[in-house]
Amino acid sequence: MDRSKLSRRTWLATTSGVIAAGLLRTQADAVRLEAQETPEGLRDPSKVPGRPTSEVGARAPGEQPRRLVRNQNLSSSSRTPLQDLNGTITPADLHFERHHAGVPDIVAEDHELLIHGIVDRPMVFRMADLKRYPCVSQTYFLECSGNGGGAYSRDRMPTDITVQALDGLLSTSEWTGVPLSWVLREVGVRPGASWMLAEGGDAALMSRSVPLDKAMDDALLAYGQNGEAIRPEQGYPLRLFLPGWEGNISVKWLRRLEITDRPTMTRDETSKYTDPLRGGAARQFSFVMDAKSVITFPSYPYALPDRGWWEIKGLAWTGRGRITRIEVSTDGGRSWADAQLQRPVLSKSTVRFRHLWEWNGGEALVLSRATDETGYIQPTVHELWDVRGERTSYHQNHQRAWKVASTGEVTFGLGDLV
Ligand SMILES: Nc1nc2c(c(=O)[nH]1)N[C@H]1C(S)=C(S)[C@@H](COP(=O)(O)O)O[C@H]1N2
Ligand SMILES: [Mo]
Repeated sequence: MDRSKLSRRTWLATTSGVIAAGLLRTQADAVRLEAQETPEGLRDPSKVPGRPTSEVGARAPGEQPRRLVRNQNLSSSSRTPLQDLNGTITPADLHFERHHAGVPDIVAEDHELLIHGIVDRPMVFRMADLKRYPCVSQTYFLECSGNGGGAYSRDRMPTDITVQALDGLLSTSEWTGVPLSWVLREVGVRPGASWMLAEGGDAALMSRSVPLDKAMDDALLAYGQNGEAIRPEQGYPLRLFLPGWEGNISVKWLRRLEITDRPTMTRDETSKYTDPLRGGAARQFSFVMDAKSVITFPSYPYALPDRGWWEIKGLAWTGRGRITRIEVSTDGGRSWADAQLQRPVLSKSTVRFRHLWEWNGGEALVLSRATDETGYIQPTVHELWDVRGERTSYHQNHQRAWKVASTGEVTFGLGDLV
């Protein structure tokens, strides 16, 4: 068979359609098409020129991780596909979202931040003003205090839940911005001030009270995320970022800071985000996120195809500084082995851990537990219930478990431990 003729005929037939559709842009495109049209349907990428450069890249067609979206009217959330990611940084378009009244459309040039209250000089800052300050870039996790909420109440213990659905209100970015303490020095905080009200410019007017100590410590006025401007979903053009603290207090679309001498007791910090304790009391405020770890592999709905060596992988983080140790158990917590921490281990950021495990084909209950630099150890569900009762839905940082059946099928497995 005359291959070149056949190829040429196919090429003509194909290209006429392509040209009509205006898709054939370069000579290289034409050559590529021709070279791919072999009778055997062979496609050898090393035999044809590749695609030209482009202004904005895209993921490989076979790699399309997605956030898991839950919309309840205006208040909505989407969760990061933790099981699909490598390393620790969350691609910005997969950062989890939590909005109380949707994503506002804000024009950066029009945006203003007012700082007033117990200060010498109330001031209004525009984005251009803030960007004239020296900036810093730091990698931090952000976790919603509702992450994992409710999954462990005795009457609602799912087995078919993914790590994304359970704990995907967690993401990590490199945040760029101005340390808030530098800007507060500019307005001159007066003696007697001890708190700060932070208010967002969205339809929820999300407002939280922040102790001044934290504002002066490592708080950021953040406008950058993983090298680009903060995404609209993350608070464009400006968000308050409080490293290691519950996500809710990192107020997005930040438009006002009022220096006060007491917490304002806003709707967002009284109707929500307080933790019930045993005996009917409640804990307010629960700012710092305690140490936590999750296993991302193996996890539901994966099935181990055969016995042998597998790497148990996961993420750990603590709002109190650095993670110092991760232990993994494959027998439901009876024995533990140290997992490896991937360097660098950053403060108030996620760390990746790995543990090589030889699965013998039997049933296994796989858990991880984190220890942080303060000596705090991630509690069991019973230890958490002892302190906070069984109905608490915020700040659920207790150990998670995956059950591996002898078939290799993985399900959410804590039921066995309860
Ligand atoms: N202005 C404003 N800030 C906000 C919120 C909001 O709805 N409005 N949601 C809060 C909550 S509950 C969380 S967990 C984080 C989520 O940040 P992200 O959407 O960038 O992940 O933002 C916080 N800041
Ligand atoms: Mo949240």
